[in-house]
Amino acid sequence: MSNTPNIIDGLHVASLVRDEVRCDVNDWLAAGNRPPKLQVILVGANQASKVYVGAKTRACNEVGIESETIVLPDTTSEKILKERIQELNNDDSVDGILVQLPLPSHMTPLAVIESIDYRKDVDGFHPMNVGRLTIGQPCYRSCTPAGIMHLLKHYSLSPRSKHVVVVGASNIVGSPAAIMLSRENDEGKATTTICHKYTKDLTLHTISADMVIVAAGVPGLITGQMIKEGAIVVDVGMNRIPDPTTERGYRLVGDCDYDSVAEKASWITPVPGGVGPMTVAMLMKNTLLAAKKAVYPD
Ligand code: BQF
Repeated sequence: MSNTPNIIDGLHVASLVRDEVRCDVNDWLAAGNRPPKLQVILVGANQASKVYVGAKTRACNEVGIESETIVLPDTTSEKILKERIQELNNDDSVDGILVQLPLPSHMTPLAVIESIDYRKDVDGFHPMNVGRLTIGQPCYRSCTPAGIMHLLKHYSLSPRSKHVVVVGASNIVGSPAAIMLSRENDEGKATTTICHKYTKDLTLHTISADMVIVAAGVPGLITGQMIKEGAIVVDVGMNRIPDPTTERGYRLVGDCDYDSVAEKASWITPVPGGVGPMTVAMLMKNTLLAAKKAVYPD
């Protein structure tokens, strides 16, 4: 009666990806090139954002990518931010530019993202990169869905001909994940359903899914009753729940009720230590590609 799913270990696979990037960076340096450089812009002092920027900086240090973070006050105007981005666009010593999200509410994130040179857009959020992803052309790919695809490949969990239900339609995760899974290539070929807050009967879709990718930002949204026996479940949720028993005063939970989903799934990602570390590792890959001008040659 009791089921024990296989664990999709993002902590382990992310360390393999960073090892690979570190070796590639060493080769790149040995060939006489300067180190890749990632420029991070952090606007305001969102506590979670600081943690994420810290994780990215540490990963850069580990793989030999130079990183620099510009911290701007949360009162910064969009115009000033765009001017700083323009300077970085024109700076040949900068390979990748990353504006940490979320931005303060007085800014329009799309306008800011569009001001980044798409050739330096290592987050893969620029419409040029999203458009090229959609038509199957070389591009920078959003790091979280790229990390999910890498995890599936690592564990030989092919989406081909599977019914994959993506829960959450954000521009950063759900939408690009659905595009990647649907395309006719070695990592795709899935039949993909995108569910979102307007979906009438979520369970109707998830219960028939061979694979469920959850990126809704709603803790406990997916329970075991909504999952088909043997399904693969990828939990992208990253929710901070107050927990006075921990040192930080909170703990991270995903969008799945882990224990009940684990009773049904054949494979499952933990939170933390699932997709999160992959996001950062794929950013390292994208930054190396930017330094090499591998996606957009001169
Ligand atoms: C882990 C992010 C929501 C909104 C903006 C490792 C990260 C997270 C978790 C991380 C995320 C989430 C990032 C773990 C970057 C992923 O061990 O489980 C790493 O640093 N992430 C971000 O930059 O912006 C976000 C989630």
